[in-house]
Amino acid sequence: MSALRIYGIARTRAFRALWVAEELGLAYEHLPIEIGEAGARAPEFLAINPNGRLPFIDDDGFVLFESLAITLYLAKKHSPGKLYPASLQDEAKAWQWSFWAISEVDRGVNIWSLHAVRLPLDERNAAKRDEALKVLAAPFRILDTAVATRPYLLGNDFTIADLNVAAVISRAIDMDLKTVPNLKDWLTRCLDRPAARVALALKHEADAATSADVTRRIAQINRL
Ligand SMILES: N[C@@H](CCC(=O)N[C@@H](CS)C(=O)NCC(=O)O)C(=O)O
Repeated sequence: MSALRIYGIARTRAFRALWVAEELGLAYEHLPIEIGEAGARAPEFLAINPNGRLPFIDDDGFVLFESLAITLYLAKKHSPGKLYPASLQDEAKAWQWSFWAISEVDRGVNIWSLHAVRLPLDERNAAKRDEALKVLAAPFRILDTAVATRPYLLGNDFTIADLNVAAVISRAIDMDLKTVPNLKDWLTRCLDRPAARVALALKHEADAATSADVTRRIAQINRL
């Protein structure tokens, strides 16, 4: 049995943890549990993560929730000075972009993806979709500018800052991104990485196996 366990079906934010584990070449066990009573909110999993949300990890007895705390922790543990930045300032920039992604764009991309792609056609709410695009416009311009003159957020190398932001907005790859071409190229570059492709394959497989009922539940539980 592997020392690292990643809990959460790849359709969820567990995708972020799976991507970093692949990027780092870690041996891990993936437990693709579902959201809700049959999964993360079942007593055995609430005992590990009382939030009842996904993802969470157990790294040889060390339990951690919050997807981007997980990616930062694993990158710092296994790739200091490479995937995880070496300098104090670059580390702070990685935190900056990670907190930015969670607070500025995470919810908007989720709402857009549900109401533009994932819910059954006749249940999509065009007003919610359009409002999400409005909310995303300003932060997407900021990201577009940040990667206009360098390949990655911190410079020439792909770091955990890129992984975190690209993972949070990965579903935006299906948007019309012509007004933010640098963002589009950067996101494509990040998602084309071999590790991202492995995690994306798991996510696409999970998406395809997700029933309309579960997608409705995702929208309901998360108020999206
Ligand atoms: N900020 C948390 C959000 C976790 C979260 O909301 N996860 C969703 C799945 S992507 C979930 O478990 N929703 C079901 C629920 O809240 O019961 C993180 O980034 O890990």
